[in-house]
Amino acid sequence: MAVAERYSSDLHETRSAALLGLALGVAFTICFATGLLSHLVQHPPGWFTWPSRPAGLYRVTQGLHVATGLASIPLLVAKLWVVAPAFWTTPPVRNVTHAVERAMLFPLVGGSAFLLVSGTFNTFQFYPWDFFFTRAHYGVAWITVGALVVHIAAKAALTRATVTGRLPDPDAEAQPVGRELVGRAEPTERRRFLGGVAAVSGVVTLATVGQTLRPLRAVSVLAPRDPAVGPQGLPVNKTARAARVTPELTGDDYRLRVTGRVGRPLELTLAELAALPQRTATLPIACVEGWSASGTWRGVPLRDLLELADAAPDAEVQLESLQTGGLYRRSIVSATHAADRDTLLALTLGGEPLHLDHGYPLRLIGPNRPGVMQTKWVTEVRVL
Ligand code: HEM
Ligand SMILES: Nc1nc2c(c(=O)[nH]1)N[C@H]1C(S)=C(S)[C@@H](COP(=O)(O)O)O[C@H]1N2
Ligand SMILES: [Mo]
Repeated sequence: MAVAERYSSDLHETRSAALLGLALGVAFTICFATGLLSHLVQHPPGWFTWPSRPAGLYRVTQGLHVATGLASIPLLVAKLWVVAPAFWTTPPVRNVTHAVERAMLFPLVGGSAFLLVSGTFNTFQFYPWDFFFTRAHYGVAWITVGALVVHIAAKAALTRATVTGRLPDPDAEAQPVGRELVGRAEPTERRRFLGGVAAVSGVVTLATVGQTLRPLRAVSVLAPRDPAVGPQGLPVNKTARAARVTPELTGDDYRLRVTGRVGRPLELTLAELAALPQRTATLPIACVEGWSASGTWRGVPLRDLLELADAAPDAEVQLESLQTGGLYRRSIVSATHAADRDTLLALTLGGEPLHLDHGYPLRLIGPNRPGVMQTKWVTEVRVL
């Protein structure tokens, strides 16, 4: 058979395909669950409340999302290589079920590749697209996972036979339905191959996970971010310059206004804010892009400010930044987060006034919030 000759390696076999499939199934399940969670936290429907504790939970779930996604890249490449002959199977379509199963391979392969590539580009802040990324990544995730469910259903019996050692020899008369690969690797050859794939995956992880696991930052040579590099020892995603926040806006004319559904609207200067009782909290910035870094922040608890303005104790608020454009110039603080005493309007980081790039004169920092919701250069607290 011409196809068989082109794919001469014994590793084009069912068992390797099934084992790589299991690994990818686990990895994609983790990615989908953590990605969906990130989406819910940022766009909460009525039935969803995200707690403010544990303070570092989002840091773990989103760190896991990106680390698992990156580790999946070598797995997907290996899987595609192993199953390559099956794409050319003859006849191309045997019956309706087979046609559906094969048609699903387009969204499965295309979607997986898109998620891994677009996700990776995003963590490197390489946007050939921009705002579109999140929406595309989100939509394609659903499509891919849908196709994955069909694929898993189609291959479940084969995978089970493989794992339990009941897979017949490829030359045997009776073959389980759906078996397309006729390779037959020796156990040592397979172990070496799969071991190699696992090692590459491990190296990818070690080379990037230091962006969120600080002790590993020295070996993480491919990480887009070093969590210790930046003004005041913390990375910056959006600089004041990029956000067009100028020193004039943050000078003597700066005011924090507390508006909306309040008994007593407030307008405070920086000195007045600094004269209020302050609180210190050590909290991470946990960027959606998978990097995270902890800092020691000091400022006015948001709930104290709300109390001062005579707002309802279960108020939800919207923060507005001095930044006039861009997606992250405002954020919502849910009632749960507003009530947490460590949700601060911070004036200092590491004992010094905030660097302009970290949001001087005032930024929000709260426990268990995605980085995009830790609004910098806050100028208005609007009670909803
Ligand atoms: C290399 C692999 C991957 C990387 C680096 C990656 C990276 C990211 C990043 C940075 C975000 C945050 C987007 C934002 O809020 O701005 C995200 C969100 C998300 N990811 Fe991934 N991802 C990868 C693979 C996957 C896979 C395989 C799935 C699904 C099976 C997935 C599903 C999602 C979902 C559902 C979201 C939420 C999108 C939203 O907030 O609307 N990702 N991912
Ligand atoms: N106003 C405003 N606040 C913002 C952003 C922004 O673009 N504009 N970026 C957010 C993102 S994506 C992150 S990860 C954190 C990073 O905070 P840092 O620059 O102090 O590390 O700020 C958040 N606050
Ligand atoms: Mo971020």
